[in-house]
Amino acid sequence: MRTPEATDRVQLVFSLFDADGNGCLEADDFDLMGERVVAAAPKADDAAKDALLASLRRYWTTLLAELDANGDGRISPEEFEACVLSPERFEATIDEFARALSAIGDPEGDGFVDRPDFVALMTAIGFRRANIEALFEAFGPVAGDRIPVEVWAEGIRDYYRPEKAGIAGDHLTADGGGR
Ligand SMILES: [Ca+2]
Ligand SMILES: [Ca+2]
Repeated sequence: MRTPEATDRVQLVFSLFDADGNGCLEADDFDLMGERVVAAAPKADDAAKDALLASLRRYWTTLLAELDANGDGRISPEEFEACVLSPERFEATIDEFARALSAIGDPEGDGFVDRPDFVALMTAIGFRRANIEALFEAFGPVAGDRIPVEVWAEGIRDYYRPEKAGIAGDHLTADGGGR
């Protein structure tokens, strides 16, 4: 089953991951996205940054292997939408990305992501401020205005689950969601 919300979420991710804005996903987009995200996490250590970059490279190679239907080495919006039809092929890749992104938001390693670190990373990816703040609130920040790393990681996994609707991640697509 695939919800309209899941389609909206996937379309938003495509528009943001097309970091150079040329209408297709290519390896360069993921390099550019990696640079942006790492630059937004100046307190993170090299291991966390390397893990994030590796997860983005895997994201790209998985897309290329699974979705490049016409074999041109790029992923079109139509090709990308097919990812919600076979989520099991992306589960491990998304899990690695979810763990790497949430971890880079916790440079102190205390198990929590502070709101400013969350906002900086999500802004670097390209989400809008109002959507980012709404998502953070939906994650239920605890004392000190922070959220558990694992709550964010699970929120990322949920975001890609085609059967999901009414989840925290749907705050990202409200009113178009992108830049
Ligand atoms: Ca592109
Ligand atoms: Ca293609």
